[in-house]
Amino acid sequence: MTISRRSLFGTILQGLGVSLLVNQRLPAAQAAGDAPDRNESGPLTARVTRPYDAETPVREFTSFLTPNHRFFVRSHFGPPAADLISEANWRLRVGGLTEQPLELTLNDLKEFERVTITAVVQCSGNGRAFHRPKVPGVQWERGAVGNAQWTGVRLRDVLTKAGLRHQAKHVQLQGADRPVVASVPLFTRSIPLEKALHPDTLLAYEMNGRPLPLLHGAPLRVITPGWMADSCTKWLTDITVQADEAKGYYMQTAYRVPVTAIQPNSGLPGTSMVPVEAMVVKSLIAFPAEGAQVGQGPVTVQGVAWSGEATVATVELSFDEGKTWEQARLVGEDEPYAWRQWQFLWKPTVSGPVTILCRATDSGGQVQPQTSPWNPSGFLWNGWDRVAITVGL
Ligand SMILES: Nc1nc2c(c(=O)[nH]1)N[C@H]1C(S)=C(S)[C@@H](COP(=O)(O)O)O[C@H]1N2
Ligand SMILES: [Mo]
Repeated sequence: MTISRRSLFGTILQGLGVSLLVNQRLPAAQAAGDAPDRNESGPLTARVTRPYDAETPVREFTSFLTPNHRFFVRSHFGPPAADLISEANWRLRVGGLTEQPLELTLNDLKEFERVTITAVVQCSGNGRAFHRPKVPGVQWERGAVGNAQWTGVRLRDVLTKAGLRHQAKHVQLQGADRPVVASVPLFTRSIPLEKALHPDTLLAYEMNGRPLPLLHGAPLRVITPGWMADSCTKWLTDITVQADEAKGYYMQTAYRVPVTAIQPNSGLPGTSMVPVEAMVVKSLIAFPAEGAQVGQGPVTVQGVAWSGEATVATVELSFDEGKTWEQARLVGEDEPYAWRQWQFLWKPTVSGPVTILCRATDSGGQVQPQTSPWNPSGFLWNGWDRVAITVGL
């Protein structure tokens, strides 16, 4: 195995538990066990510096919407060259198995009905660092996820305007970003026609009421609510309607999981792997933070929970390593593809170290497991979330 100096450096820092960007100013209120002040939150935690892959510190998840500048960032090659996505040059081309190919400017697109949906966007590799045995790839911990309001137009409306031919089965999505080395495959993805025609699948040009930021796909990205973020193509330029799934590495090899549970590191036949699509039920503890000291007074434990195409039914907490569970209160906005905030008023009865665990159950009866099934790429981690803290006197 060869390790570049850069990644070795990053690996060593990560091994020491040091993120590349460290916020030294932990708010005093947080240490005292009060709700954290959002304005005091630190920057993103970089996992890879080039291209920039960075996760959101989980203390940010005490708010319903994740602010744009605190939303996790992930891409394979970094943003495209500026001239490719400038207002003068950027176009959305729609072709393939259509009656009439389209070439649209952003203003043309804005002629379609404007739609806003709040949705969780989560990297398939979020939580990869927790799989055992360890798997290669960006060692995301808990923050490669966020919840934002996405505004744009329905992909369905654009496809309807182009007119679908009867052989249409998949919709290929291509962004303007390019690998540094031309021999590296493009990030070409496709989604089945059914998902493409779903009225909630969007081509978004705004994020939380602001023009889409460059790092999040300006001027236009795909949002597939309920599905993992690998389908949420950023810097979108080409929509190609096809009879088959997209060819190439990022659809046919990457972003696949075994259909049935497999033993770690056992060989697998290619046919038993299917594309990652819907998210799985998951919850996170946003407060108190890992390593925090809390007083003996009541503490409002806070967090978020979400699922893929189902809604959150319950969130439970355990303070005794999963022997007993207590139900948290679901609070705040309740929207189909958004996460749900939860709270639990905890009155610690003993001092010393305590591990807080949480698990969610969705409306389809899926329960967040203690640990997720191992898979070769470390996707879809949704094991119980855990935070170790100390109760002081
Ligand atoms: N064009 C393009 N779109 C992309 C990617 C990419 O490399 N290129 N990465 C995908 C992956 S793997 C993730 S997790 C999300 C991250 O979206 P965000 O940076 O807005 O959080 O973008 C997706 N869209
Ligand atoms: Mo991802």
